[in-house]
Amino acid sequence: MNRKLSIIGAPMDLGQNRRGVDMGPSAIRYAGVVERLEQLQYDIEDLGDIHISQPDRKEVIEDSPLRNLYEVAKGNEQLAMTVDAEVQKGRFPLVLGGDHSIAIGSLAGVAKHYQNLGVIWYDAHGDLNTSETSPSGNIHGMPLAVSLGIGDERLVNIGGYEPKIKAENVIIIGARSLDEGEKELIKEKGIKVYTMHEIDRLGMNKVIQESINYLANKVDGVHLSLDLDGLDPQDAPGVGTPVMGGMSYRESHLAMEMLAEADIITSAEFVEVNPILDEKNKTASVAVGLMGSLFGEKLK
Ligand code: HAR
Ligand code: MN
Ligand code: MN
Ligand code: MN
Repeated sequence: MNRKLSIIGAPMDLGQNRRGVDMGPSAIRYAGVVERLEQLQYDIEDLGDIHISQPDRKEVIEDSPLRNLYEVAKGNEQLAMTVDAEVQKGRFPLVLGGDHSIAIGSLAGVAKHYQNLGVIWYDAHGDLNTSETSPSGNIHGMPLAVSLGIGDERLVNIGGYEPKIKAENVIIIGARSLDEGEKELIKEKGIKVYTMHEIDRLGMNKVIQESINYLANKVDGVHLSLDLDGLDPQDAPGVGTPVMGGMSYRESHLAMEMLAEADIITSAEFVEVNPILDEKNKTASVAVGLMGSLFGEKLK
């Protein structure tokens, strides 16, 4: 694992409609992310938060079915530049969300440095919607499609190139809420998905082993995009779109530990932590615990 870590906060809440997820980076810092990872002997730089401009409430330009398109695109351009610069310096970017729309910027900053970037999308949702298929107009339901080059050109082209990733290098883990259009796209593109049904059947151990094998010899880096709503709401209640029947805290730890052992993750983001909806910062603490495991914490 790269021992040089750059933490980047992306306080974005415009990709959906519940306020509070912009406080995710603060909540995760409050839960002790820097201290936790410092114990593991990483060289850590916390770059603070990128700037997210607020939409002009008096001048709502509805030229698109995509909510807050202009500000989401602008924030992601900013994030892409910041992430790009850290990777350029040989550092591991660890991005703290914010809603999941920020994956557009993270991937734009990271993917140009790889020929074949793998992506592990740990989430209750597929985030494969476009303005045509989205039931909500919320951009946090679209970042995986956008990164595959599918969607509004103003999002798809962030960072000045497209697509960022290839469908055959993507694995979705934990899906249990997929819209019809997303299911069609999954079939059409042949995207590898482990739904909760498969996780129940195979067990997380097998799911992660298979995922590692699936990506091995194919990719030259792997981005982990971890949406806290991938976990069961009992373990991670502080999220805007909870879905029952998710992956447990223990299963998620096992997943992180196995990824750490395989030493394949080259960039990561932890998103959708909403401290306003949380119970005493539990979800941010869970996120920090998972980061501890991902970065190699062991009990013996
Ligand atoms: N699929 C729904 C939509 O596109 C819900 C997306 C929900 N959210 C996320 N993303 N947190 O994983 O509106
Ligand atoms: Mn998501
Ligand atoms: Mn989700
Ligand atoms: Mn195009």
